Amino acid sequence: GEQHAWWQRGVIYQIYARSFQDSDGDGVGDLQGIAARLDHVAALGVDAIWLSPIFPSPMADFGYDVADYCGIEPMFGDLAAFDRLVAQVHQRGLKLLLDFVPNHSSDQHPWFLESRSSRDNPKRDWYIWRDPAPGGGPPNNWISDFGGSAWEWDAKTGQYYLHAFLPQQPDLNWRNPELKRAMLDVLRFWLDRGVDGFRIDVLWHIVKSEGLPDNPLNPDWGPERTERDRLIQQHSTDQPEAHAISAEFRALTDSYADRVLIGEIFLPNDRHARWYGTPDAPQVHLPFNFQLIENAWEAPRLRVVIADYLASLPPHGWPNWVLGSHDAPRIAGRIGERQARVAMMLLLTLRGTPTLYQGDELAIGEVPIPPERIRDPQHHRQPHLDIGRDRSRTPMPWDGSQPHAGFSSTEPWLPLNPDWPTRNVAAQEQDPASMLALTRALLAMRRAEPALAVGGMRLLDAPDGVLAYEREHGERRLTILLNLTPRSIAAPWEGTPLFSTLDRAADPGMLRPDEGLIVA
Ligand code: TEU
Repeated sequence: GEQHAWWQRGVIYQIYARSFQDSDGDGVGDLQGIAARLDHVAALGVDAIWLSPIFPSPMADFGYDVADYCGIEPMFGDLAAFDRLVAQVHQRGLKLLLDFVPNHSSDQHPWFLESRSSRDNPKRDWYIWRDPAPGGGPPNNWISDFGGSAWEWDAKTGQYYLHAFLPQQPDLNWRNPELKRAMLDVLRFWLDRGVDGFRIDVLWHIVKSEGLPDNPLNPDWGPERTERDRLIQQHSTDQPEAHAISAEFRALTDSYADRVLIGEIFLPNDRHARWYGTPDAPQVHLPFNFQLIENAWEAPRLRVVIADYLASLPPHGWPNWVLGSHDAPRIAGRIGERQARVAMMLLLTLRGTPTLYQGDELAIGEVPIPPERIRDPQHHRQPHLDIGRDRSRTPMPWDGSQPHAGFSSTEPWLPLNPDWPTRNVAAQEQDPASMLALTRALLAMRRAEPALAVGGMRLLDAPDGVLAYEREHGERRLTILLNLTPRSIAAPWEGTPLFSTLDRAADPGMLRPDEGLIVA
């Protein structure tokens, strides 16, 4: 018979630890809180949890600035709590993936403290230090992803260090063999503790061109774009040596059974597909595909995006889809609550592994953050762009109880969604028409229908405004019809309606406004 790995059949659920469940009353989520809410994860019907960083961190970038790769941030718990969580997750037949952050550490990591202590410190070369340019100023023109120069001056040792993100996130030097060895040991440390794999942060960033040449100017840049986009990141990302290292990550991971590697990769299709590696030298199992987030919510656009992406995959490359994350605006805020139901049907019926972001199963929308409560450093560095990420990082509303929706006994680190008294897990559990009920039902259907989990996929021609495709497995053929508009659209299909995103009886000949339909 046909064999598929768990990460091909399965669905991944992202937990942003700070905002899932607080158990100790400090307003920030923690590991014991996650353990207490595993019923919710199991009842959803997902297969794996990807946990955003939980390592010791000064939290300049909320955990993406790691000060100890082999520890647990005290705010979140300790190694004993982590081991308990792994055991509880496994007891429920779920997998647990950690976030591995190899491009940069915290500036408070002991490695960096050593590195910056003197030019001849043995760890100097674990980071990327350079003299000023001949005329003074930064060594090259590189721009931080969060705005401003990617170089920070260190007066004590008279050199600059590179930081692709915040100055508190110095880039590690993956050309240094000792650094590489230390980081591979980090992967072993967690794999030995039973972790089922990793999501690797900004994997395409980890090696820079030898000699660090200037990046070319981007001819398409305009002031509405981020400062980073002024330059094409030709020399600062996507280097052949990073592919080689990613193959090493994979070889190490494959020495353990049944593990998975996911790479965070933002690149055009042809270069994105190379991160699968080759059958002889595989790299990541799933290079995250963010195109549902990045493209306009319009049927013709999505049709092209989906077709091009699937066509770009190498024969051994398994597709995947992401609809939300702690970095992206909430889907229900972007396209509205009714279309968010259609989007959930799309995510869970496309060919490939879906990643679902916490809170999207409740259709949490745009959450306004009062200016004085904004925490995201990306916003603080480029406030005029309105790209703050706090809006998708607000706490999970568990129930209608005062004062903080069951998330915490104290004021949470970010505000709750204002509609939490009605939009919460407990309320939606009681409501068969809720987004939560829809999400659970779609996940159950995906589990029951091999055509959805692993079947073939064919895009169909469809009337304007409709995205249509077929999923097929053996004799079973399902047609998915998604009306991406608020209008009724006559649709030339027959068959038995199995599932609608609306609650009333469906008719495959006429799609109602904002309706998604599965027809057998
Ligand atoms: O994000 C990488 C990344 O590409 C971001 O710069 C993204 O473009 C931006 O957040 C979109 O608004 C990863 C993590 O997911 C993010 O949370 C971290 O801040 C970043 O890496 C640095 O570690």
